[in-house]
Amino acid sequence: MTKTVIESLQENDVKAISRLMSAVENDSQTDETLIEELYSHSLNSIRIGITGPPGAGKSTLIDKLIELFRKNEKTVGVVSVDPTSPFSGGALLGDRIRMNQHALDTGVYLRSMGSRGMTGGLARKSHLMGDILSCTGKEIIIFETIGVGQAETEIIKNADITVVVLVPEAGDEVQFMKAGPIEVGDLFVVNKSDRDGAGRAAELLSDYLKDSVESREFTPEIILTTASSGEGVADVYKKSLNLILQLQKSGTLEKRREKQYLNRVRGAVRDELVQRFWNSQPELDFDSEILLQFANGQSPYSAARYLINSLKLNHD
Ligand SMILES: Nc1nc2c(ncn2[C@@H]2O[C@H](COP(=O)(O)OP(=O)(O)OP(=O)(O)O)[C@@H](O)[C@H]2O)c(=O)[nH]1
Ligand SMILES: [Mg+2]
Repeated sequence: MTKTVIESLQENDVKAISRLMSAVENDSQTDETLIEELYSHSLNSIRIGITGPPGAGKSTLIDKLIELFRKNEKTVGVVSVDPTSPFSGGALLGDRIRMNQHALDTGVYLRSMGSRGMTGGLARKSHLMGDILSCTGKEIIIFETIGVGQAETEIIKNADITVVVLVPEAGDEVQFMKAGPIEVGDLFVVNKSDRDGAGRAAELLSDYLKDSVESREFTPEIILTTASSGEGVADVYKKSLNLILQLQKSGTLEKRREKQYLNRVRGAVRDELVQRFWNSQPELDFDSEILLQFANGQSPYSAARYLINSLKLNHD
């Protein structure tokens, strides 16, 4: 008897994993029953978001964290969302090289996904990648993103805890603001502390965190690391696990997961409506000449409303 896709995933069949991941990435995965089944097998993993500006050392840190997870016999999946923009090209290859030492370890699965040209679907796809890895039995799923933009924030919001990685040069408020979703950080890392200014950056960050965010459940800790040599990484490991335990005990994790669920529902409604909208108007696309006819005196909002009001959503 041939195995179902879910069975192959559960057996950690690497070919089945990468095939399904590619189908998800290329939008050729349309089997809703499979997606449904996948979800029900994806509820046992801990999801950790690791975010921070390009080049801060996220992948290097993750590589060292994987070592610690493996020493403690935990399996790990990583979904890296690479900007692959003209400004930071090569990240994908970089990640592969930096985490290469785990390539032959069947308890580790690494997947990079380019974010270029992908808007609405990016968060959904990353979540599905996480579900696939979870279905293969990975106990820890790490999402790596540069944390900028709506889709990336949506990915991070779906993690159980979020670690924000900064560098010593990020030592002022403006830099913190630029560093991505600081407000979702549960744990902060000042990496590259082999360089000058790490202690100072940590102090400034500590002040900034105390002053700027009142709605936090707790004051996040700040850890200095040199990911390239591994210094401080054990502390990141320990504190992340402690934090997860703490959140579990206090019931906060359960609440966060409810929020994650709602976020995914909200994202899915938006994505599907947008897709149905454009599918229902095959003669239109964003660059359409037809749309530009509205530009002749009508506001973009009234043009949008006109289009939406004339909409026939397909009910398939
Ligand atoms: N000096 C120093 N360099 C580091 C440290 N950690 C990482 N690096 C170097 O910084 C560069 C970027 O590291 P990555 O781990 O790729 O950073 P990243 O945040 O994953 O980068 P993107 O995924 O491209 O955003 C690499 O050349 C690393 O070797 C550190 O603690 N100290
Ligand atoms: Mg990276």
